[in-house]
Amino acid sequence: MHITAKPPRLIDATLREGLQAPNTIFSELDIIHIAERIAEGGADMIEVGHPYVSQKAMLNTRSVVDMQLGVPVLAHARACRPDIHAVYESRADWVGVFLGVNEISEKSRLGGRDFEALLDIISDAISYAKSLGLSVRFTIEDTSRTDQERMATAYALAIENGADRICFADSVGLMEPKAVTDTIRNLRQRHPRIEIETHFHNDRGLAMANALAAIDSGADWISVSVNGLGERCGITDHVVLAANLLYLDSRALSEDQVRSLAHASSIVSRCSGQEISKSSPVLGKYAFTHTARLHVLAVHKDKRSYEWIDPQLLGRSHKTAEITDNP
Ligand code: HCA
Ligand code: CU
Repeated sequence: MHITAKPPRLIDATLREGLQAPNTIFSELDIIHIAERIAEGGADMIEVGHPYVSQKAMLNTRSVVDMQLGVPVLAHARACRPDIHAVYESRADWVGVFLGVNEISEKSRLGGRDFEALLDIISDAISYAKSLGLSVRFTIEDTSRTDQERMATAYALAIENGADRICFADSVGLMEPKAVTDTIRNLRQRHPRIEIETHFHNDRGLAMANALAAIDSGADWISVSVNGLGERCGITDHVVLAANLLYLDSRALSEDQVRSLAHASSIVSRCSGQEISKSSPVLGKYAFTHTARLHVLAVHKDKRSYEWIDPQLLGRSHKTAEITDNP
């Protein structure tokens, strides 16, 4: 794998995508603590919920903006003026406008409107957001099931109307790394100057591999969340991706940053009712624990024998369990 020289940037969407996970409730205080820990953990942008949806969502977005964490805040909006205006009122720096343009979206989400009508919606939404002074990320929802021609037309129109970043969303988590490589490379070639973000759902367990493939192919931003929290099986996990990028010498990650992300992880576990598994990479209780007799004997001689990275770089320590009857 040859990761690009420029480190990818991470946009943490725990407070938007994560909030959409089943049975997840973030109190006002949780939101403040999570946002703080995410910023300390090294996120380059924080994505928060949809201010148009409720007064509570509006106040939550405002409170993150008012914290002035030193990283821009992006808030979510459908491709329509009232949603975008609510983002403007929330004082977020960026609006994340999303619209599906494939046949499935036309039927199931957009009341049967045809592609031409959807293009008008995109132009209107983006030019309106720009007229309010917002920076704009434009996402084609379900990009991975959108045919190439529609995808190219919709992104080109968004850029023409002033979008500052385009986002490729694998909304149902069906992509494989090879297809990601081809698609993001093409997009990069077609639009050499626009920022490209990618958002991978984990329904096939490939969100991490796909994120790495996207970075390798020229994506500038990766959408992540703490504990990978999100709809259904979630999205790319923030701390695990950051640790992978450290391993690949692509992006720095200090022990303090891991500590902040670990703190965010425990808050998010409580708010979502989803403990991370003990065998989770990086933060899992057993991520650096060795048990089988041969493993324990080997790591006593040389820790590297069963470790991919020095756990201390990630604020973790190496443990050996009781030698068991295992070989
Ligand atoms: C959603 C869908 C979304 C949007 C991603 C984005 C997806 O929950 O509204 O706006 O960049 O996976 O397509 O999360
Ligand atoms: Cu999503």
